[in-house]
Amino acid sequence: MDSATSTHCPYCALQCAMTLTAHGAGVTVTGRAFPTNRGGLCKKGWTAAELLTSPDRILEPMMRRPDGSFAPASWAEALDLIAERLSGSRAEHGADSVGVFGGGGLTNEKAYQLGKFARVALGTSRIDYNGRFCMSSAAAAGNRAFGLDRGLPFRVEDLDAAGTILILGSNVAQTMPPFIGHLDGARAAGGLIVVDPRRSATARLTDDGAGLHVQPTPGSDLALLLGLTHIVITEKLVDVAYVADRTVGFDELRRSVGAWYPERVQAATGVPAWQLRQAARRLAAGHGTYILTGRGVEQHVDGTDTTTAAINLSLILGLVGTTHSGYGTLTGQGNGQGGREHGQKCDQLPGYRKITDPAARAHVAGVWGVSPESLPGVGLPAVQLLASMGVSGGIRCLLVHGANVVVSAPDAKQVRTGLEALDFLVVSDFFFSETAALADVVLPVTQWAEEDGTMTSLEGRVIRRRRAVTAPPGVRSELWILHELARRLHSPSTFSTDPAEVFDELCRASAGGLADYSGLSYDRLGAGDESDEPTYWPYPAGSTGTPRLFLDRFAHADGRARIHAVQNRATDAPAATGGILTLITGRLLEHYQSGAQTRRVPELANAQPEARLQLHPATAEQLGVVHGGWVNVTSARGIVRCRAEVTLDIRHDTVFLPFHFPGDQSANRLTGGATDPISGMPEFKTTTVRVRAVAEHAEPEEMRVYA
Ligand SMILES: Nc1nc2c(c(=O)[nH]1)N[C@H]1C(S)=C(S)[C@@H](COP(=O)(O)OP(=O)(O)OC[C@H]3O[C@@H](n4cnc5c(=O)[nH]c(N)nc54)[C@H](O)[C@@H]3O)O[C@H]1N2
Ligand SMILES: Nc1nc2c(c(=O)[nH]1)N[C@H]1C(S)=C(S)[C@@H](COP(=O)(O)OP(=O)(O)OC[C@H]3O[C@@H](n4cnc5c(=O)[nH]c(N)nc54)[C@H](O)[C@@H]3O)O[C@H]1N2
Ligand code: SF4
Ligand SMILES: [Mo]
Repeated sequence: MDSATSTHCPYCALQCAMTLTAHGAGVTVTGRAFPTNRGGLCKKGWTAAELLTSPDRILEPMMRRPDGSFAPASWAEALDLIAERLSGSRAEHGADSVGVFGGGGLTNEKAYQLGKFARVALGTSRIDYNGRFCMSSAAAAGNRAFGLDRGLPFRVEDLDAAGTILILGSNVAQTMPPFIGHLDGARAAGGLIVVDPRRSATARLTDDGAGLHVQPTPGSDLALLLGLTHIVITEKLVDVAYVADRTVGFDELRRSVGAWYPERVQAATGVPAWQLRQAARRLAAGHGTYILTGRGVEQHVDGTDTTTAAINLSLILGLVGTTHSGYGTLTGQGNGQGGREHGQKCDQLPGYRKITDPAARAHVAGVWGVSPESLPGVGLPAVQLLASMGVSGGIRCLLVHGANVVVSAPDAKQVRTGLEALDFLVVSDFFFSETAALADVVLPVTQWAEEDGTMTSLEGRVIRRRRAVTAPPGVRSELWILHELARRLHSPSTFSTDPAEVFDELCRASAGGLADYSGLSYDRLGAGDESDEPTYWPYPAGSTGTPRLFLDRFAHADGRARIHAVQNRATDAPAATGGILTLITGRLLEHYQSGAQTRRVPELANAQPEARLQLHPATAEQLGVVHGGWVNVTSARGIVRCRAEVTLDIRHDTVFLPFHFPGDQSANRLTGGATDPISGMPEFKTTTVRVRAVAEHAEPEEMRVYA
C-alpha cells in the first residue's frame, strides 16, 4: 500500500511543505498547504525525489587507492582509517590540524552534533561552514543592530498585507518562486521596489504599475541606502517618536549621511535622483512597509555595513518590531537559519552562544559532560579556514559535511590546490561532488526523505523533516557516522544516533541562549498537518514561541536597537571600456548552489545545461560577441570559458554568471579571496573582469596558464 508522509523540500529556506507518497516505483511529490508556499512548489521541489534513486548515488564507502582511483570499502575499514589518520594528525600536529566544514543544509541535529564533535571528540577550534558564504553579513548586521539574528523577525504571511516592499539584491522570483505570492498585496498597491543591477525576474514583477525597478551599478548599494536615508531625514519623514523610544545612535547617523544628497548618490550609483526621492517617499508613506535584503547586497566586502544601512533606514522609518511592517533578510539554504544557531560557526556554541563567553562555555560543557576548560576557543571563518590548507600551521586534515567548496568557495582554484595539499580529506555526501572527487575517503549518507530531523525556516520556524522511505542498505546517517567516529576517538562525551534524542539535547544546550529551543520537542512539533502549532524561536520552556520579535524590546540589554552609522568606502566601478566590466554572480531557477544535486536531475539539467554569460547588446556589439557565441571571461584569479547570452536585462557595464557549474565554467574561478572584515563574507558579487569573444575551439594563452 502507498504511504504518505508530510515533510518539507530539501532545498531552500522557504521550506515548502510537501507530501511524499512512496510506492513501488519510487516517490511522488505533491505540494502541501503551508503558510510559506500555500501548496506551491518550484521545479526543484517537484523533482527533488528523483535524486533518491539517481544512478550517480554513492552506495558504499569509497577509499582512494595509491594509484588515485577509488575502491569500495566496508564501513569498519573506512571509519577505522579515518579515526587512525585523525588521531595521528592530532598527536603529531595538534588538535587544530584537523578541520571541519559544515553546511546550512544539514538538519539542526546534524549541525549541532557536528559542532559538538569538533569541540569534544576532535578538540579542534577549526570548524566553520558554508553559511559563512551565505548569511554571515546579514547575521552580523542583525546582531549588531537588534542583538539577535533571526532572518525574518516576523511571519512570511505578514507580508501579504504590506503596501510597500523594498527588495534589495534578491531575486526571489527565481530563488524562492512560491514566495512571490506574498508580494501580491504590495504589487496591487503599486509598492514593490526592487533594487538589482539586472532586470531580474523579480525586477520584472514591478512592471505595469506594480512598482519601481531601481538599477544601480553593482556594489553601490551602500551609497544608495545612505542617499535614501538622507532624503528621509531632510524631508522630515523620520518616525521621531519611534527613534526616541526604541533606538540609540540617530544623531551620529544624521551627521554621517549629511553629504549624501541625491545628485551625489546619482553619480555614485547611476540611479536618477528622482527615483531616489520617489522610493524614499514611498517607503515613508507606509501602509505597511517592509525592507528585505538578499545576497546581492550582502555578499560584498562591505556586506555587513550595507545591510546595516538597510536596517538603519528601517529603524528611522519606525518599521522594526511592529505588527504591520519590518526589516528582514531572506535566508538561503534549507536550514540556513538553524545552521547558524547550533555551533557550526567558528566562534559559536549552541543556542547562538559565544564560545568566548565563560557562562556559555560552562552551560554547554555541563550538557556535554566535559569541563569548560577542555573546549577550544575561536577558530577561523570559512575563507581563512580554507586558505590555511597546505600552509604551515594550517589544517592538514578536513572533514566536509554538506558543502561543495570546489565549486562554491571564492577563488576556487586556490581552494582546489589547498584540498590537494591536505594530508587527508573526508567528504560525506550522496554524490561524487567535485569536492568528494578529491577526497581520500567518501562516506555515503542518507538523503532528506530517508531521515528524521528538524529544519528552521527563513522565518525562524522550527519544522519536522520526516523519513518517508528506507535508505539504500549501504548508506548511513551522519549521526551514526559521528557516533562511530567519536567512539573510535575515545570521545569523553556521547553522541546519540537517534535524531529525537539529539534534538532534546540540543534544546537543553540552547536553554537560556538567544536561539532558545528548550520548550520544543518532536511531540511539540506536531504531526505535520495543518493543525500543527507554529513553532517560532525563541521558544523557552513554558512558552508558545515568538512569531514576531521585538514587539516590546530589542535583544540588547537596554532593550533598544542600535543605529550604527556606516561609511561608504567603495571606490567607483571600473570604467566599462576595452571589455573591462563588472561581473556579478548568482542563481538560476533550475539549479541549486554548486549544482551537485540539480545537475543530476535530467529535467533541470536539460533546461539549463551550461553557464551562460549575460551581457547587454550594446556591450556585446562593442566586443564582437554574438548571442550563443563563445567568450573568455578573465579576472585576476582565473578564466571562464562559456557561451554568451545577449540580453537587455542587464546594465551595459555589468555581466552576470551563475555559479552552479564546475570546471572551466565555474564562476568562482574568477572571484577573489577578499572578505568583509566584520563577517568574513567573501566578495562574491563584484569582480572586475575582461570579456573577449573567442572561437569555440580556440585555446588562448590564458587558458593554458590557468588550466
Ligand atoms: N534556484 C535557486 N534558488 C535558491 C538557491 C539556488 O542556488 N538556486 N540558493 C538558495 C540560497 S543558499 C540562497 S543564499 C538564496 C539566494 O537568493 P538571492 O539573494 O535571491 O540570489 P542571488 O541570485 O545570489 O542574488 C540575487 C540578486 O542579486 C543581484 N545582485 C548582484 N550584485 C548586486 C549588487 O551589487 N547590488 C544589488 N542590489 N543586487 C545585486 C543579482 O543580479 C541577483 O538577481 O537562494 C536560495 N534559493
Ligand atoms: N560566486 C558565487 N559563489 C557562491 C554564491 C554566489 O552567489 N556566488 N553563493 C554562496 C552561497 S549563498 C552558498 S549558501 C554557498 C553554497 O554552496 P555549497 O556549499 O557548495 O552548496 P551545495 O551545492 O548545496 O553543496 C552541498 C553539498 O552537500 C551535499 N549535501 C546536501 N545535503 C547534505 C547532507 O545532509 N549531508 C551531507 N553530508 N551532504 C549533503 C550535496 O550533495 C552537495 O554536494 O555557495 C556560495 N557560493
Ligand atoms: S522554493 Fe525552495 S523550498 Fe520551495 S520547492 Fe523551490 S527549492 Fe523547494
Ligand atoms: Mo546561500
